[in-house]
Amino acid sequence: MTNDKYDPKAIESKWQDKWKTDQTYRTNETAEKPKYYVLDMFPYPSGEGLHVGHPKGYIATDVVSRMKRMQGFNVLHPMGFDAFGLPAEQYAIKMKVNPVAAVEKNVARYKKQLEILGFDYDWSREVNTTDPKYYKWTQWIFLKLLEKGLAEERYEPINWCPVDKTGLSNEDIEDGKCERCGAVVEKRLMKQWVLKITEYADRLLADLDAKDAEGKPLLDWPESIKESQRNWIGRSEGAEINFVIDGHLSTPTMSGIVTVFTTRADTLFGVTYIVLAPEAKIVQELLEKASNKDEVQAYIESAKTKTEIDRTDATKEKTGVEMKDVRVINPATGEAVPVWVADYVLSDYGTGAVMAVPAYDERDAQFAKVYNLPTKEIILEDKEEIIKKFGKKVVKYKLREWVFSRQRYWGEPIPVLHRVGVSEDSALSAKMPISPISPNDLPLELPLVEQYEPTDNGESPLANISEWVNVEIDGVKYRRETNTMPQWAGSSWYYLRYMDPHNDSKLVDPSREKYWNSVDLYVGGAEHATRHLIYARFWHKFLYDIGVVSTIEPFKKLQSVGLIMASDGRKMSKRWGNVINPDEMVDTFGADSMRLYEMFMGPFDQAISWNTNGVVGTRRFIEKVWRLSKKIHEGAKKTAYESMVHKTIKKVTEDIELLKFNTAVSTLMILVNDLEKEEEVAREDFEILLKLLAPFAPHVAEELWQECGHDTSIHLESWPVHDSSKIIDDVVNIAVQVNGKTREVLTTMKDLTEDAVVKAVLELPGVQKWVEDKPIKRVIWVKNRILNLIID
Ligand code: ANZ
Repeated sequence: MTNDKYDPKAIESKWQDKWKTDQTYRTNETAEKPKYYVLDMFPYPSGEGLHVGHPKGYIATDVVSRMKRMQGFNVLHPMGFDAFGLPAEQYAIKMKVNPVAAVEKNVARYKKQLEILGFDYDWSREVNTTDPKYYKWTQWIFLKLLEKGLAEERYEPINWCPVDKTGLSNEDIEDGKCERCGAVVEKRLMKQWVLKITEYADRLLADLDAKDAEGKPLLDWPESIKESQRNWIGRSEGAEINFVIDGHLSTPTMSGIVTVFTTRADTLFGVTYIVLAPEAKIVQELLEKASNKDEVQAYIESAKTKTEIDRTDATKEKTGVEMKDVRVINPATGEAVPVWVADYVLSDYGTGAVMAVPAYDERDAQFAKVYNLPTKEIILEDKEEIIKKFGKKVVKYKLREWVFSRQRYWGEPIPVLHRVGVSEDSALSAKMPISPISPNDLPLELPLVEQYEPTDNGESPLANISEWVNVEIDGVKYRRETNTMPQWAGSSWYYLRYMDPHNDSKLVDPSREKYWNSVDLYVGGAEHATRHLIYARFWHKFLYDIGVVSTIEPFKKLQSVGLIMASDGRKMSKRWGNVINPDEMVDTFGADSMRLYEMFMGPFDQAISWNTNGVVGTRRFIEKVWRLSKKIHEGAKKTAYESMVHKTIKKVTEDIELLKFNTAVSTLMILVNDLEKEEEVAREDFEILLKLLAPFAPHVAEELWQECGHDTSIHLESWPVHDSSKIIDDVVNIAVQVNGKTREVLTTMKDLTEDAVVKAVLELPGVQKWVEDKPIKRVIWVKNRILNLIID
């Protein structure tokens, strides 16, 4: 017989060990079952370990994967570590250890923390982006991009973080600041690698709305994430219109024209001047003509010190300078209009030149006001007509090329060589052919070094290791590329490696790739909407083009996880001293109680504050289930609960499928509350309850399953299927009020008793918040409709 008391310590590690020994969750490719691939965004193993917020998504995928397995799917639910990048490097610098050692230690800690939560990961498929056997393939993808002309060295101003001492991509910047450290980003003219993601802009955009073979959306993603991607890609249809420079003929070195980009060609007749970005090439061409060359030059210099946020801040007064005695001709009116240089026009969008129409454009109007420039009201023309006559139709994107080199140590080495002595000039050498290393020589391993602090001179610390950097092949001297890849490289394709993690001759075997196809469910933080999720889609499409994958999109269904905030409502952080550690929760309440609480605490995609009392509640629920197991009676009649049990099966199954975990848990609680009232419980009903509970609380379900006399794992049992003919009535929505104010709506089975509903609603966090510990003075109950709790 089971112990009288539920004691998670006595059962949880026991089952974890048993599952490991029995390889209960080991996944093999098999044609006999349909496949289901469920994936978590893999963690970055920081030095601080996991706090209770991190596992929320992992618990959710664990619940889904366990149900799918029981439903007869061949489930792939893997886990790994994304361990290259700045945080690991900075941690290592701070702790004065090598990043290799730091990562090893942190990964071990994370694995331990994940293990005690009882996840069903197939650890035999673990990947780690810093493992040379893994990054061999990250480097291989880079070589392929290079071969196809999609990776290229450029000498251009890029975003530079003065604190992290490295170049950054646009995706690494938030409001003009380094997304990692918050430092204001500067522009630096540097030689750097870029990946031409813009060549995929149209496909990245179009496939957000692609349909599958059945006409359903190919991507079942939150609309908000699709919308952020659309905005990030920023497709803009407009026209380029040429303004001839007055009295200035074109020569072989000078174009003699200013080309502007506009989305409002219909306003061409209202143009009163032209504005150029300070960095626009055409400005240099026009400088010689300007009678105030020095003044213009001084303005260009001053613009250099400004950040992009300042330049584009709508609340700041606009600045600029006129190029005196320079005029351009409006092609529509033949009028000569003045030319200004102003930093509200950005050099890297459109053509870096704008036709100003103060009558219709707010920014132009503000500028015109400051400098007393004329405004011309006009009757708008037909856009198409204007474009036909004067313009050329063009499409522009906000998306920028992916700046792909980092001047840091802890990343994948970029596998190319530069011929020594060909050109020391950065601008020229960016145009020189480089020698990729042979794919047979991959991985190009990151050498172990003593010093891995950043240098600030635009070179990575690798540049100091002369034995590594200098290479001689057939008498020709080369220098290795010393920049490394950005943190996002390894995570742009890792989901493919789980399909075939140990293959040393292929990134993924085609048969396995076809078998696992795309990821069926991907769960992770919404903050990745425009970074990881755009990069991964880009690489996936590239891998599709070169025949490595057979699908056009990597992630079919995407779900974002709502953050768990600390009980003070702030983000959990060591800085605020408000971190709750999962190990402690497991130690005090058990993993099953914590898992149940995280699924029950609120709608999955919404942010919610942690409340340890909630774990007390789910622990009590498990204890009830434990006590129910003592009431099993072979002969007990189950007819009284037949309808209830079938309704529970239906609701729990549908809710897990729709990732509505909180309502699935409350449905289970209602069933348990009802069964609890009985003297005896039918074995059949109890076993169904255990199966429905198994995805959420795998240890206690396994223990009680064994107590029921089974010697095989409950997690390999088949999932209950409801019988509609046994369901007598439907669901109802009960408005739950506290002192007459509706605080929650409980969707539940029809005809529940007042008692059952009161019990259920008191568990709801949205009701608890209002009731707290106050006694309930009166209950107003309108069957199937309203429950009003009257408190002081
Ligand atoms: C004339 C005009 C009249 C404009 C009007 C707008 C309204 P989106 O939609 O973001 O693509 N523009 C073009 N290049 C620019 C640059 N490098 N920096 C700052 N502004 C730039 O915006 C396109 C519009 O933004 C263009 O259309 C141009 O102003 C401005 F009533 O041309 B428009």
